[in-house]
Amino acid sequence: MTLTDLPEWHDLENHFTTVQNLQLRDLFANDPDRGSRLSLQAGDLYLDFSKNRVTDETLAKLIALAKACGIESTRDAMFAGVKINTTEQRAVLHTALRNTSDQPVYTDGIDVMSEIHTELKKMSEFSDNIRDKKLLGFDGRPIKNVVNIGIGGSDLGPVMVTEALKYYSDRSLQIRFISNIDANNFAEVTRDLDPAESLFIIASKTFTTDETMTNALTAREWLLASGAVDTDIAKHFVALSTNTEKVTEFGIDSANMFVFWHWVGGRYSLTSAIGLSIMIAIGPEHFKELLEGFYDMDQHFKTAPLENNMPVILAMLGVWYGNFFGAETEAILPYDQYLHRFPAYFQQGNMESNGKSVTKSGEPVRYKTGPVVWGEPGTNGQHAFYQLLHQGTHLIPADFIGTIEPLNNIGEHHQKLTANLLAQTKALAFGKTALELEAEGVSSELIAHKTFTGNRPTNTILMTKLTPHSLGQLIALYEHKIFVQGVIWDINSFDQWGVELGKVLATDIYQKLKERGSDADDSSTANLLKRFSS
Ligand code: G6Q
Repeated sequence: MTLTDLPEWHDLENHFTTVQNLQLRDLFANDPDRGSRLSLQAGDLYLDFSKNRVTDETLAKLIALAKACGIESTRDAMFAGVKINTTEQRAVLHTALRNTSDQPVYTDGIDVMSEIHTELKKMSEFSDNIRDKKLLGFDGRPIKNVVNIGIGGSDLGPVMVTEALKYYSDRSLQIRFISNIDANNFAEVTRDLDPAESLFIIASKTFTTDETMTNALTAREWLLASGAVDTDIAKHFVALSTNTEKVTEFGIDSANMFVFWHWVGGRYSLTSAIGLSIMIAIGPEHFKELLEGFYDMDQHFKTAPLENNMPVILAMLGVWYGNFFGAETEAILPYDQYLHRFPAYFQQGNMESNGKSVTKSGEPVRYKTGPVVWGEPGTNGQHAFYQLLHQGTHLIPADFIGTIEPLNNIGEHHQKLTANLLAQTKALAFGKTALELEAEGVSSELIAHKTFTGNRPTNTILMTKLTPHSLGQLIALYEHKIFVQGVIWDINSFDQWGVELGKVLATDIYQKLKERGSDADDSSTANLLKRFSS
């Protein structure tokens, strides 16, 4: 039975017609405890979901839909190593990477935990060596620059986490990232680095990604141009991959390779060997705390009843707005500068996972699936795009993420930052009416312009403090939210066929550009090619 044929779906459709015009102002006025009632604590994270356009009945019906869609059984199948990524015939076991318990995790009858532990140990030793300045470059000086070359899932997670946990990082090391095939990226990242003090981490699950391989070859040339010889390569290059053959072919000794496995999806890989740059930056102990944070949220997701399950609640609220109110996008707005790449990270996490339009069995879906996800840190966004959030014509549900204790306690910055976070969610929810404006003496011709309709939904997620542990929980929270929505929409959240066509066409066009040819089977591409062929 398809999603929209389920009785629970029909029930929500009917319910929607009766509640769609309810006002948050009234919901709060009629229920003085709403703010604390519609909230949840899971580990270090506190979720206030009271400023959503829902009643208790709505929430119960959304949970009923989640149950009817088999969230619990599919979740258990994922944790148990069942091959739920059906188009690639793969298990989805990123949760095993952060299984800090002593419980085994099987897939294909094999316990994957011992190889995970072996790799984590190897990563720790390597990271300590760099952090202790024991890893030496070709002229005997210690390595102090670490450049991760990778793209997509082999870049965004390490970038996001090294930024988020910068406070905990070793400031004597430079950790940098090159992802784009655009030479500007390589040139700017390496321009002030001394090759003799630089290590390249080539991060690629497949070790065939054109951007990464092109940048890796350029890095090799850059090193050799500085006086290093071929035998020095081993001191300056390591690989993170599942593909030993390709790594060796590239010239990196398999001893300098950190492995992970086909059951780790790229965008879910930051706790695998792909996180090596993170571990070098923050140290193995903090990396372990990060894993423990992930694990705690995994356990919450696995064991909490659906009605008290944080990822499930966030996911079902997303379904409510996307499928019933017709919201097209969702904003992630962290009120913490260290989290400035968090929205970009989950833009990939969400849009690559749930940007699908056929069901698992290949039928076209008859409903909206994953939203456009975007965001920037507060308070910067307030002076940029919040105008549209407050008074525009789109309904944009938004997650506000904040911390109770600051990491850098300087003056009154944190109180002011927090005041802004709370003020924004209040303004979005309750707005400002014409009557209130009149009472304040606002001139009649400005009343319409100054009115805020309110009734714009937000979640507030608070961490006690931004630590490796709380960050791990926060990332896992969003990962599981995406998972739940994928199950509801009956799509495969773990493949990404949509990126293939562009890659194939680029290979073909690259040949044309090299040959200065301009023939193409469409007149726009042919015309554009001509501009490069003279
Ligand atoms: C993530 C995607 C994608 C992938 C990159 C890099 O889930 O699969 O973003 O991570 O295309 O791939 P490689 O790691 O194989 O170079």
